[in-house]
Formats: sequence, structure tokens, C-alpha cells
Amino acid sequence: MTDLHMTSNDAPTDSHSGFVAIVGKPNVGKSTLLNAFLNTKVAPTSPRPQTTRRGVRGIHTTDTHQIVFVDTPGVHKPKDALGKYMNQEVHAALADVDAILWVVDLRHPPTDEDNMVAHQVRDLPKPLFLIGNKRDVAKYPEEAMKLYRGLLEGRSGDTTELTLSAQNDTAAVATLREQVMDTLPESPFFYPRGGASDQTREMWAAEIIREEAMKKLRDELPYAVATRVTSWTEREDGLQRIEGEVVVEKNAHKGMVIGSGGKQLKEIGQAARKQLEIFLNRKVYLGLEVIVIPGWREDEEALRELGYE
Ligand SMILES: Nc1nc2c(ncn2[C@@H]2O[C@H](COP(=O)(O)OP(=O)(O)OP(=O)(O)O)[C@@H](O)[C@H]2O)c(=O)[nH]1
Ligand SMILES: [Mg+2]
Repeated sequence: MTDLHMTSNDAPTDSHSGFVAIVGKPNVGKSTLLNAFLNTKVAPTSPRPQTTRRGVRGIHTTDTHQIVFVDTPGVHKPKDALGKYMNQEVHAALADVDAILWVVDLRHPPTDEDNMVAHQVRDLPKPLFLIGNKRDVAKYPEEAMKLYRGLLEGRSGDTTELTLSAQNDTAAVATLREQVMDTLPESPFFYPRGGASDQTREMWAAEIIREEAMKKLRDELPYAVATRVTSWTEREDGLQRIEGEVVVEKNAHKGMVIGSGGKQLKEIGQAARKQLEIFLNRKVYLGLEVIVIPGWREDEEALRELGYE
């Protein structure tokens, strides 16, 4: 391979590259699958639906191929401006990609939300993978798969089907990644080698903090919270000093996030710090503050300010 000409972004001249959307209703395991494809944590995951809010790109590069996976928010009936933005992210991703991974949850039969996804993907003339996820905990995976397959009836393009566990099946995830790679068109690479994501480190860390907040908070609160990183400095001894904000909609929510004696905010901060330390492989100091931006979920300007644009 020594005589291959390299393009400016270090791809061989016969490279293949493209965008691949990961879509599906909330909570089916899209972000878990993205992280498994990349063997690292690019996107937040949690047991709560609607964890992902923006399309996050995760990049996998080999000698000759580059897949840009686009993780998307779960398709649902939007209740506010944030929800509308989330569904728009799915639309935008689907318009721009070379292949589509539709993830479904094998534990349950299809719902209206799966139907909404099926409508969006059925007639797109792109390779489609129907991925039955959570096979490890599904009682009737074959029966469920049959019902999901039924939602694609009449589709004319290529469809590949498989079932797996994004959480545990390392080998199946790697095989799927190879299959996806085979669908990519000839093209230069879109990103330099070495990067796993298109996010800044600040956006990524803010998502880890939000993941921990979503896991700990109850009722409506997980959905009323946004996070951002306001400063990140590196000390000479390598310690990463990160300051972040947890944004809530109302004054009444502030105390609920902080918890009595500050206990809950502390727990959120500790859990987020642990994750950051693991993935950065550095010591981290994480300072968190709770601030109020009234009604941010319905406020277009606030949404933009919080990175939802
Ligand atoms: N048992 C099991 N759980 C899984 C599997 N894949 C994902 N999960 C769990 O399912 C939950 C949702 O996973 P996510 O990856 O956040 O789902 P998502 O589709 O990205 O959800 P949204 O971002 O809300 O649309 C988490 O608690 C995951 O740990 C799997 O293969 N098996
Ligand atoms: Mg997600």
C-alpha cells in the first residue's frame, strides 16, 4: 500500500466514505449502538426515552473506508419547540445519508412511533438495515421481527435484517459495521483520521453531565434540564478543570435538582466526573452550577443558545 496517493485528508484515492443515519423511536438503543460501533462513548445513553436531542456524528475510519454514523433523537410526537427540533434533526439526517439503520426494540411489538419511523424510511431509495435490538432480553424476537418487517411492506429498495444486542454482542456489532461499510460509495473521507466524533469536547462533556442528570432526576425534570460547559482548563499536572451549568426552566426546579443539602447535584457531578475521567483518561475536577432560563424548551433563542440549532 506504499504507493497509494493520499488526498489532503489522508484518504487513499480509492477510498469509500459516506453518512449513515441511525434512526428509530426513543429508547430502542440507537446511541448504545453508535457507541458500540466506535468502541467509545460518543453519545449519551439512558433508560429514559428522548435522551438524545441533537444529531451526533460518530466516525469510524479504516485504511480505505470511513463511515460517518449520525445518531438521531428518537422519533416521537413533539410536545414543545425542543421536541420539534428533535424530529427535524431526524428529517435532516435522513435527507443527507447514504444508508439507514432503523433500530427497533425486540421486547415489544411496534407502536405508533415505530409506524412514524417506517413511514419516513420506507420509500427512501437507500440501503436500509432493520435492526432488532435488545435480543438478550427479548422473549419472542422472531415474532417481533416479523411485525416490524410488516411495516416495510411494499418497500422497493434493499433491506437487510438482523437481530442483536447493541449492549453485549461485540462480534455482531462489528459484523454489522462491515456490512454497512460495503454499502458506501467511492468518495474521499469527510473527516481527518483519528477523530471519533464531530462534537467539541465541551459539547461531549455537557452530554455526559446531562446523561447523569437524566438518570438521577424524576418525573418531568429530566426533560426540563439542559447542560452546558462554560469553561475547561488544563492544569500543569494534567488535571482537567471543567465548569458546567445545569439549566432548568423554573425557580422551583432549581432546588429539586440540587436536592437537600446539595446531595443530588453532588451525586450527578460525581457520576459525571467518573465517566469523564474514564473516557479522558485524566483526573477531572467538575464544578456544577444550576441556573434558570425560564421556559427554555419553548424559547427558540434559548434553544439555540443551548446548542439545539
Ligand atoms: N438489555 C439491553 N439493553 C439495551 C440494549 N441496547 C440499549 N439498551 C438500553 O436501553 C436504554 C436506551 O438506550 P439508548 O441507547 O439511550 O437508546 P436511544 O434509542 O438512543 O434512546 P433516545 O436517545 O432516547 O432516542 C439504555 O438503558 C440502554 O442501556 C441491549 O442490547 N440490551
Ligand atoms: Mg439516543
